[in-house]
Amino acid sequence: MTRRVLIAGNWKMHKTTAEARAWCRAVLDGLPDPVACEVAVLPAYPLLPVVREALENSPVRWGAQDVSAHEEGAYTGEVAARQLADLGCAYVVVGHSERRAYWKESNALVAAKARKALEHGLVPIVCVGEPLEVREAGEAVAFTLAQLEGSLEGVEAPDPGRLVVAYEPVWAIGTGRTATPEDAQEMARAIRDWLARRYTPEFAAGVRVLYGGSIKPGNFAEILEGPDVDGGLVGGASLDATRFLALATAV
Ligand code: G2H
Repeated sequence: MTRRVLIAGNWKMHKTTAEARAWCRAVLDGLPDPVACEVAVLPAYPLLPVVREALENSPVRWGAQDVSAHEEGAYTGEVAARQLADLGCAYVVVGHSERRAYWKESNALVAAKARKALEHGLVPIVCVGEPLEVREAGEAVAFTLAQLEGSLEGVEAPDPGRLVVAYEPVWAIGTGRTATPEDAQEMARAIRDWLARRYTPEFAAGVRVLYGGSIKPGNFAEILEGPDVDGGLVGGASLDATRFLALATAV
């Protein structure tokens, strides 16, 4: 099954409305037509209407960095999947390691968020990845697959295009230290094999597995050579439109 490469820019807690508008303009101006890969941007919640206005009817899609596991109600500070769907979001990140570390999000909560996203037609980008001490102990694959199992508890995507998994080793996030292309491929393969056991081989063959962690124009093409690596979740290097374009056109 052919999987279209996905490059998703995770802006984290960066940018104002003016900066978001300028970024969208620059990216739309610089993207080739047609674009070889799928391109998406994941801004902070308040920027979603701005991004939507700028990107509507363009090849660039947008999404959010998190979502509530609740449908709606008295949950101060939370944002519902139906609100994201209403804003035209295609994707939502769940289980980013920053949320797992700083807000103590459990696998069970991540799975509940993924299920809620799917209920509302959003594609969850489910993030998993091991901390440094786990990798150094040679347990990276076992740790990441166990995390994935917990984070997909009860998750039944209707088709493989409706689920994305992002492997983001914690030690590579925002540190400038990237996994080697071999590390990224080994884990992407292990994730796909696990998905084949958990769902079906056909389903696993269609799910996109991204790599994330200090991707930049200088290392991305090599990482993408891994046959099981289907794109990137890009933080720091997505903030500057020119650097992001360099990634999107490296495919
Ligand atoms: C990993 C990644 C984006 P960065 O968090 O999700 O960020 O590319 O800055 O390491």
